[in-house]
Amino acid sequence: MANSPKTFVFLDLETTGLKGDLPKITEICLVAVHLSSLENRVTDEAGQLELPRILDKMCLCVDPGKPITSYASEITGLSNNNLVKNEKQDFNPCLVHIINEFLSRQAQPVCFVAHNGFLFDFPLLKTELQKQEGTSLTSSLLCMDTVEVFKFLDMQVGIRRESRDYAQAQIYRRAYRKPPQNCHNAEGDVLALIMIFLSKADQILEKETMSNNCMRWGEISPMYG
Ligand code: DCM
Ligand code: MG
Ligand code: MG
Repeated sequence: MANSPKTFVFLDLETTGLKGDLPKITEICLVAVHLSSLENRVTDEAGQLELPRILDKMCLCVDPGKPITSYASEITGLSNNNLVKNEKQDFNPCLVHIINEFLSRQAQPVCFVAHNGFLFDFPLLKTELQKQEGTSLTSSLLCMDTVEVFKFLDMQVGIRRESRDYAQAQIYRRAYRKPPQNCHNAEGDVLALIMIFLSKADQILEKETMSNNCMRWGEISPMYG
């Protein structure tokens, strides 16, 4: 890769439902981690990996303006009722501005990281951004999907992808022998995502892994619309 990323922005979206529901975003969390913190990992007294001390976080709730499925509401704790009661705004130009300014504060180039990002989070974010006039993320932004990355790393050591569950919580359990906290809360999922990334950071950051598993934002197709 010509320009390797200096910042990894871990991303998770909570939504009104699954792909087939033509979902809208109900919560977005971005946490930026500099390459240096991914390379120089910290551990606690027991030798367990810890989150880096230096994290930039952006976490916002969004009124989707469309019904949230009862299952999505149940797992996320976000309902149309509580989002409206709390007077959350819709996905609007202000949110796009915040995302852009958040990204512009990071050392460039930036790489987005999301679990199942190629099939869900990136296309959906693209759909929501597309509805806003004259606003877009820079197409040179890189994107990485940790489902694909973990399958790639397993393949390199001869583990068949069919033999494993690549759900984020399962990868987390394999790495840390305990369940992740705060699942289906965008920040909780992003922090667990950073932890699974840290568990294989050296392999993920290798040139071969990066060049085989990154796409450009410009190559992501919208989910719908
Ligand atoms: N989702 C869903 N049903 C599931 C899993 C997820 O409707 N079984 C939707 C609602 C979540 C969104 O996908 O807000 C993102 O999932 P996750 O929390 O895994 O990031
Ligand atoms: Mg997710
Ligand atoms: Mg989530």
